[in-house]
Amino acid sequence: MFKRILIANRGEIAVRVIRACRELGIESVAVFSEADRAALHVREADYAVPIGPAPAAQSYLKIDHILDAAKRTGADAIHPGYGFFSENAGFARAVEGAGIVFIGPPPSAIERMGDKVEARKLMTAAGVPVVPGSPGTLDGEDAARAVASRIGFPIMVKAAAGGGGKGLRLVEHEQDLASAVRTVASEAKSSFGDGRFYIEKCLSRPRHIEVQIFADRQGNTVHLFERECSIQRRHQKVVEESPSPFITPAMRAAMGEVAVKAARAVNYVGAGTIEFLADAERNFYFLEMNTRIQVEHPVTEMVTGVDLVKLQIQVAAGTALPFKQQDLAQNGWAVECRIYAEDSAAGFVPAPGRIETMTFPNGPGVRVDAGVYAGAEVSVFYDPMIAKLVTWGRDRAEAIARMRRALSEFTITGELSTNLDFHRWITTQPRFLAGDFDTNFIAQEYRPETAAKTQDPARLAAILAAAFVAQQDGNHTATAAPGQRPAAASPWKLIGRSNLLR
Ligand code: MV4
Repeated sequence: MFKRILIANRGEIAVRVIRACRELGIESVAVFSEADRAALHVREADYAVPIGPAPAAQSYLKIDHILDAAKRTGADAIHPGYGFFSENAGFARAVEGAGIVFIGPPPSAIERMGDKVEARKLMTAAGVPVVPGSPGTLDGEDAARAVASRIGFPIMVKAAAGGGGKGLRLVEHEQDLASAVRTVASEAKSSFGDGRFYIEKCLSRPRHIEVQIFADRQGNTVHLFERECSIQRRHQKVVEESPSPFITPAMRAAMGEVAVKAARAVNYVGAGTIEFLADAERNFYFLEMNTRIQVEHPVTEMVTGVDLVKLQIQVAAGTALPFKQQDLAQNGWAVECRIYAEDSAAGFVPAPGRIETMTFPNGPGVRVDAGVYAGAEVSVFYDPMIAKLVTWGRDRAEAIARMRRALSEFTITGELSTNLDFHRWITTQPRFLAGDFDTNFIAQEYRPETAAKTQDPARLAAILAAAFVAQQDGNHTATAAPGQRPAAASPWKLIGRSNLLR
């Protein structure tokens, strides 16, 4: 087993890896930029090494700085977390070239799955369903037009080097194809240095459902079931859950089997995720593979009981998976809300700043993975996600009830704004509660003006008070109209956290 692991990351995922190290009796090394001198991951690690100025390009994205820190502290392995260098084959090779273990898949697997066209070809050959489209890269507008007219509009033009919402255009009519192709090609050329593109049939109102897989160096590959990730906006996930309320047991088994097949096709090792798009008829198609631990891994941990980050470390050290596929089962339900420092009502703009006070929810079925503490500064330099709130219940209704309860306990005050109210809105939406949503849910349903009203403490209190009075007098005459305070003196007073939130 490793003696000392360097974590090439920051925020909650760095803290998550440090926790796994501590449970395994492994020493942890944090790296930090000038903006992160007082960050939580620096406080929690056994050692901490400065690696440069605040901009990530000058610190967290400097291979030499990270390798120097590893050599100076004698780290024998590096965990990349998510983002930053987590899916960078060049970084993984440089780490291994320095005689240090990269806690992640073989660089070749990162590379092959990173090229979306190669991944599509590979998956097709392996018998994994992909969205109908061009078999490979297209060469110019004429080739695009030929494929598009064969599969029919609407279509998606996608960059070969893209992924996660980058280098993507929807084309509904033939006359818009040429300009979409030019835009994707030139954007992809300038962002990724690779202008190649391909075409897929556009699925309408798809669901984003992904399967967690895990493979060891001994050749065992298993899946740990699915996560439902359709509640997102602009390719930024907001709420995730496991299981998916949409899929059937037969679909779950089929997706799991296909995901294992996909991982085996690239000789995968470690934790990975196969992303699928599912249509209303419950057809599912391979979209891409994420060759890293994901933000939403805790919902899988909560329902399977497997500590995925500890397992990443053990597998990287050469340990075989301690279970077989048939040993794994889904127990209960888990929901995750990503807490961002943003102003959701003002177009979801990042709203970082110093945290003055903070109360974490706790109690039955609640897990908080946070990268911050009261008094910490949420920096403008990095991703505005500051914590993940995860709840578990025996079934979906209990997990959601606990989420609503936990959200009501969670307070953050200070210079920053948070999306806590936005989560309070989502978790009271009828379509969310019914499990009836797709990737368009937020765009379709969220209107900041109306949402604020439904969360107004006075209005919520009026509804609660009306229900209370109706129950007391038994004749149901004292109900208040929505938005109106009950006529009789309310037995409910607005005290405690309802006021503290303002
Ligand atoms: C699609 C699609 C519909 N049809 N491909 C967006 C992110 C990128 N990884 C793939 N994406 C999509 N690809 C076809 N053929 C719709 C999306 C999409 C989406 C996918 C997953 C989660 C959220 C999404 C939001 C908008 C569009």
